[in-house]
Amino acid sequence: MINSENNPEAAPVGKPPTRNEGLKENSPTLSGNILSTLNDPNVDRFSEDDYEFLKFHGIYQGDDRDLRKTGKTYQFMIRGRLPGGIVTADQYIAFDDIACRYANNTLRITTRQSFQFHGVVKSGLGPLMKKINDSMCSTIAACGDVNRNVMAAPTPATSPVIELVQQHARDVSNALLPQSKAYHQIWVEGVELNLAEENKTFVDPLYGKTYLPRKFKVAFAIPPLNDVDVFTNDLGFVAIVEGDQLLGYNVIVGGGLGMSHGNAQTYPRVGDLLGFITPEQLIEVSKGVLTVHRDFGDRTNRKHARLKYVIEERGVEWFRNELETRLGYKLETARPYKFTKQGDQYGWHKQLDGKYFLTLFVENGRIKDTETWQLKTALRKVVAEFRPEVRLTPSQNLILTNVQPEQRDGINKLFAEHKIATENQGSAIRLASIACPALPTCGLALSESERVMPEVITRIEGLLAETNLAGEEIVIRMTGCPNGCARPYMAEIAFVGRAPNKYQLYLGGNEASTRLNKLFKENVKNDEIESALRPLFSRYSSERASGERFGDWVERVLWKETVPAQS
Ligand code: SRM
Ligand code: SF4
Repeated sequence: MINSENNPEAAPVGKPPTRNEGLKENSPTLSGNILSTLNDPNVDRFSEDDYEFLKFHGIYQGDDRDLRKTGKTYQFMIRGRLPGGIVTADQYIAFDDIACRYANNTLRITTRQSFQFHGVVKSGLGPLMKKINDSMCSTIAACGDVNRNVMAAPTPATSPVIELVQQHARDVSNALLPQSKAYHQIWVEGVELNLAEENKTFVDPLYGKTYLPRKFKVAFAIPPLNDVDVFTNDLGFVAIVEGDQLLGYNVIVGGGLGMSHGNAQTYPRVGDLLGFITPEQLIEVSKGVLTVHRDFGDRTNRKHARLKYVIEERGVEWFRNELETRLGYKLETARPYKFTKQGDQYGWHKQLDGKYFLTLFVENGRIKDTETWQLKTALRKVVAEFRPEVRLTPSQNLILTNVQPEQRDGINKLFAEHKIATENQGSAIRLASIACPALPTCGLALSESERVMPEVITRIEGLLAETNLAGEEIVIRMTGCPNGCARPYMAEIAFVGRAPNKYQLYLGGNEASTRLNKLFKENVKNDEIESALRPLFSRYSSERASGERFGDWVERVLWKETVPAQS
């Protein structure tokens, strides 16, 4: 049904494939020369070609941009593959050890429910990768032109079907894994057996020789909570539940957020609702959608290579037809569903099985110790002593699950000793905010994000108080460039890095994260944020309908009288 030949129809006539396509073609096991460079103590980095293969292994090569004045200090970022964001207590402890020993002593929860290690030097890379694999976790396909970490609703109290949905996320993750043995040979066994030979003949059964034109992302949501931002994924599954039965999933295709400033060929897009499938159809539908991307994505331009452009340009009906032809059956009509909210449920809550879970706010996902706040130490102690399961959320927070009722006091006490509150963890806007890492680790950052966001939120808290809006929840997101890693285009207010200290100000996303926002003002300097927002907050405060959120007021009032700027 699904063949692995890439479709020549897909390439725009006359344009050559990108450099990455040639690299994959020549080393389809994705081995490159990684192992020989890894074993060479005299070099501090990999070649540019091998860097492209490293990504498929979950590794990014970059440098600390704070140190550039004295030349480049090479370092690595390693991203885990943790479908649904779940780790055991032992795995959490192993990750905490790795962060102390080989990285910059922080763990970074990502917006796709994984962990990243930052600041790893080359000599630490091999041991770190081995330790991750020893802990029964992996980093394979956490990056690269393949299916990325599959997201799934993490909050235990939301639905009786949550564990089944999590299992389905793991099933899809496994079914879409690349099959090359290179990852295992390089990072686990430390010897390449016959990869050079295999590169002449290897063809991945699903991905073919050249994998996908670009990354591919899958998420599972359980209404009414859209905590995974399902519409921003290449492929989204929305659980349809009756009583405590999972009937199946509505399928959403063609979401994605990355864009480049000033390039109209690139844009954020929310996915289209395609139809309904049963749980038994999940794997073949996932493979079907992925292979349409494989065969029709633009391999001549990596900025235009995501599935969203195939669907936008060829049309949803064309896509449905192509998918149904591959499947050999028609999708059922989508079933009714409604999202009302995104984000996490903070503090202590009872699970459906009578145990408890605790959701902790982790500002911008960074688990670290500071002089006033020892989150990393506290978490390590709590996990070691009480052994909860740990779940990472798409809003960069952390949930401790399966806590026995009698353990709650001990956990509260340990966190309090390290100045971590388990209830009333912050203002509503702070708890609803996320920011990408940006400087100094991200090579693509145009401005600060994670490092300035806490202070920006403090100033916006002040502004809300000044305009009689204290305590109001507004979803605010920041990124250091337009790639969209903190999903800014879904936020009620977003700051998207344009240049050092300058941001594009986007307004008008909604609470359920189903609507794209629009550009309101360009090149807003960090210290101009209050003056840009003050008049809007004042009007919103006096003009809002009862219970109306800021993003909805923007949509109802502001966009009727102001034409959004061109991005
Ligand atoms: Fe991302 C690239 C960080 C989620 C869109 N992203 C990057 C890189 C690897 C920079 C690079 O290529 O050199 C960033 C590493 C920064 C660092 O120092 O750690 C980076 N992206 C992140 C994370 C860590 C942000 C965070 O705050 O948690 C997220 C890791 C998720 C994970 O565990 O897999 C992360 N990135 C996203 C998302 C949100 C999502 O997937 O839900 C998006 C928008 C959705 C989408 O894909 O359309 C996103 N990242 C991008 C893009 C733009 C892709 C595009 O289609 O144009 C890039 C640039 C690229 O790929 O060339 C990028
Ligand atoms: Fe880097 Fe841009 Fe992603 Fe932020 S949004 S992590 S600056 S690529």
